[in-house]
Amino acid sequence: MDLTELHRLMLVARRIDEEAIALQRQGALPGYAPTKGQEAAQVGSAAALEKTRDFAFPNYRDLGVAVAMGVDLVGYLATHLGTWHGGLYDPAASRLAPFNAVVGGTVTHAVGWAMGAKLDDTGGVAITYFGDGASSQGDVHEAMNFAAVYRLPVVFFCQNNGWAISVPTERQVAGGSVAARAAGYGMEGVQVDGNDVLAVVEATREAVERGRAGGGPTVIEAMTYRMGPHSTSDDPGRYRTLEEEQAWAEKDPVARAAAQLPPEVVADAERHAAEVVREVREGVLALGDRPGEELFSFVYREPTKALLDQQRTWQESADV
Ligand SMILES: Cc1ncc(C[n+]2csc(CCOP(=O)(O)OP(=O)(O)O)c2C)c(N)n1
Ligand SMILES: [Mg+2]
Repeated sequence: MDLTELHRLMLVARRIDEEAIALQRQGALPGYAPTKGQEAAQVGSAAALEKTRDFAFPNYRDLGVAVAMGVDLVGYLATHLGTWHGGLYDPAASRLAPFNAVVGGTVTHAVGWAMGAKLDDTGGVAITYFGDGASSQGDVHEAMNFAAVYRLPVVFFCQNNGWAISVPTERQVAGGSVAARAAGYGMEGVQVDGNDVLAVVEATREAVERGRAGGGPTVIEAMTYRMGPHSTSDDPGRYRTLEEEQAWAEKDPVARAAAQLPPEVVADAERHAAEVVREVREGVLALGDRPGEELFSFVYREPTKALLDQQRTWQESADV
């Protein structure tokens, strides 16, 4: 994938992100976690995957991953709409797990998947997306240790965006960096400029190839910045300075890629993104409510007695 294509995908992510915030402000989406500033990290890393064999495990802020994986964006945003648990798209076919709102939750899932891929010898590699804050969760340490001991094909892709809500990275990470921790587990660890899309593609490709060749897991720490609020209910002005925000605005990854492309290529990408936004907006607004029974349908393959009891109680008490 060349810079023109990568920029095109990043721009779609940027414009859909803006649209999702607008939809939240208009009351259509109950809440949303803006991704602005992290497009290069997300698009660049997902672009390095093989869409037939690999599998991505995103968190709540990874719209750019969904865009680069080619997932139906109306289906993806259905999860933010809160009417459908895992989004109205097929995770198995799309190679993109439903996004996870549990901090660090993507990491254990990816390691479990990678263990399966190794046992089945599929040649597939898992990539797990998590934040600087998530990197201090106990589950993440256990998952990294397990993956390193079993030399699993997994890429631990940490987007260090400077903040875990209002807590700065230095209060989550001692010892310099998330990447530096990799040595203690016995795996490769690299830090990359997360706002340089080509550098991210390169670092991820190398890590994916290592995993595929049996070389075990890699930690990639993509240094980036959350340019917007943590979520649509957050006000970053309460915990960080305008100077800091302005300094990072200069490093905007989408503008940086655009500056290396001819103006007509950028204009064409803008037209394309505007068209995608129009379609996605219409699609999201046309999504109706889901049947209430779906709360129970997808919990287990065979429902447990406790679940059936709950369903009965719900049916008796709800006006359904
Ligand atoms: C297990 C768990 N604990 C706490 C939360 C509340 N929470 C949501 S996001 C967040 C901060 C995560 O920061 P980071 O991992 O850096 O990711 P970022 O939001 O910056 O992308 C917290 C504490 C949660 N969702 N899950
Ligand atoms: Mg963070």
